[in-house]
Amino acid sequence: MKERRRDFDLRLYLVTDRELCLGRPLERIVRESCAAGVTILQLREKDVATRLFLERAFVLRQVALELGIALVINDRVDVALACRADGVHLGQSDMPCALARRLVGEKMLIGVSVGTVDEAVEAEADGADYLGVGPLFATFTKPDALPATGLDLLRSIRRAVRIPLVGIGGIKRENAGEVIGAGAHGVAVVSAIVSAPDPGAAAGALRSQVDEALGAGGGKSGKNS
Ligand code: TZP
Ligand code: MG
Repeated sequence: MKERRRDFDLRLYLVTDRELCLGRPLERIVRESCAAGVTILQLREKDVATRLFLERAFVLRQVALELGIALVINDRVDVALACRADGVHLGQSDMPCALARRLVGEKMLIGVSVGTVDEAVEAEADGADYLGVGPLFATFTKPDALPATGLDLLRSIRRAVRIPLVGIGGIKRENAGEVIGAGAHGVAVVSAIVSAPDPGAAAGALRSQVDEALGAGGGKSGKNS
């Protein structure tokens, strides 16, 4: 296997949703939350034309470069390649991971959303760099999400694969530590940051919970390098 990127940090993974920003500009929320502890950023745009997705991707690419943070594009390999993102995140109905890997090469990160152990094992074999596991808890953010799986799924997937995992779905400061305790390298959140009255404070609080839980986990750092 050729050399893969290992310099990504999943500890606090912000997934964007403009609709949930309570009228505030997304870019401001990104800047505030990254300054306060977000470690990786995913641009998630649903129901937008390709041209608009691209425009938004180029804007966020610039912001992410300024902030020195990795940018992952949700769903779309073509948009990720066009804006030279650090990675692409694929769901089970997006382009298959193995095919995406052939298109993006070894240097671009590929994350895959999984909801079963079989999907996790397959994604790892197909070249994924990390997995998003969930929805772990009930969420209003993704209307088509499957029912919440609970943390047992995360524990089972942790035993079945070697690549890093990030939990997603209904995660907030109160349950972030448990997600790490169940074997995740980090937590992925939408509403807990973008809909928070103070996104920076929310990100800081989440990050503290994650760091504390990682520290308690006997040296797992959340980073992959
Ligand atoms: N994938 C599984 S659950 C989810 C996504 C994108 C939404 C998570 O949003 P929130 O607001 O953090 O529950
Ligand atoms: Mg998708």
